[in-house]
Amino acid sequence: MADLRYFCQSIPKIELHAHLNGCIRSSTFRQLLTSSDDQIRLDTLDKNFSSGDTHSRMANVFEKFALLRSCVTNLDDIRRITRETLEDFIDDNVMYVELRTRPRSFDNGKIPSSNYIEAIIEIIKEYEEKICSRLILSIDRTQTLEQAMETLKLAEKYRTYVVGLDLSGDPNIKSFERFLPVFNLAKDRNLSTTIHIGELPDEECLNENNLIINYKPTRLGHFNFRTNEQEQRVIKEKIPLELCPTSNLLTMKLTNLTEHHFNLFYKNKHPLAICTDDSGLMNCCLSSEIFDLVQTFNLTKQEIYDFMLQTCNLIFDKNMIDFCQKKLKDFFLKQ
Ligand code: 6MZ
Repeated sequence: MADLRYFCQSIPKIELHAHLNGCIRSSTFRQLLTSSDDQIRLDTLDKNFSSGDTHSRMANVFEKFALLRSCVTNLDDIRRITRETLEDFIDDNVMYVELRTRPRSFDNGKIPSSNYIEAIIEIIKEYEEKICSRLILSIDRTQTLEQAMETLKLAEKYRTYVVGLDLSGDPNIKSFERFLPVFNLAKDRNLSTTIHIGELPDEECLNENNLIINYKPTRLGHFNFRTNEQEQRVIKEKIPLELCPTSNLLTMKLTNLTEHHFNLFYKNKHPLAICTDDSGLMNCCLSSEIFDLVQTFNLTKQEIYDFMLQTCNLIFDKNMIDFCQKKLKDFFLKQ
């Protein structure tokens, strides 16, 4: 097993579902919390996390995101978070990452959201030799249609680095239908899309799943809760899934991975990516996410390699597929 763990650590990996601010190191988060009230609030959130069902766990996670958002106040903070995130991925032998983030302005709009994106791109370029990074811009479920349109415009403006559009945020808010015009435009303009789907076990969420599947985004995130019919449609239409084991376990309140939906889709040879979601807040890294699944479902080195090769096809920046597959092949030949 130590050998397999080492294999998962050293194999070149790709990360397709990572929320930039959710990747913040916990030490950095603590440093950015300047008031003692905020420190206490974070401690209380940590302490209370494990009590309650999926809905209350999700509410806890989103309170933490609100706290995080309130203490990231300038471009230097975002440069630091990006730098540390890329360093952590490099340490974990990630060769290609698609970071997603919701553009934001600072200083009551004096520093516009275009500056936020430029600050991240500046760091991406700094690390280009060690890791290839691309951006996906997130639309938050609480935003207005106008704000979402602005995000689409930004995605087009920074197209060399921005490779897609995401819908994320508190899954209690069912707003996919509201954003459909933006996502349709994204499709018309050949911009890839990824939508968070089925994060909560309630009826409203299951109803929204149908709208999302009808839209047929380029990829789907999570898909924790679904009907049999929805599951079959996604399999039949081969819509790739981004699965985030630690995050899914935590929010779904599962005790171990045997019940995780990875197995079901894997057995169906469905296009899949294993991802971290919020590596800092969830305290995980990509190699351990992969190793935990490998151990639970008894995958061999050959199967891990084949799995990673198929994940390369799901990359939004199609120019990078050959590069990633070649690095994987070179690594595997040396084994
Ligand atoms: C839905 C999530 C998420 O954009 O500030 N985010 N949205 N489900 C999840 N899984 C539990 N994890 C993270 O990164 C942080 C933001 O990503 C979204 C939340 O809206 C969070 O505020 P950025 O870089």
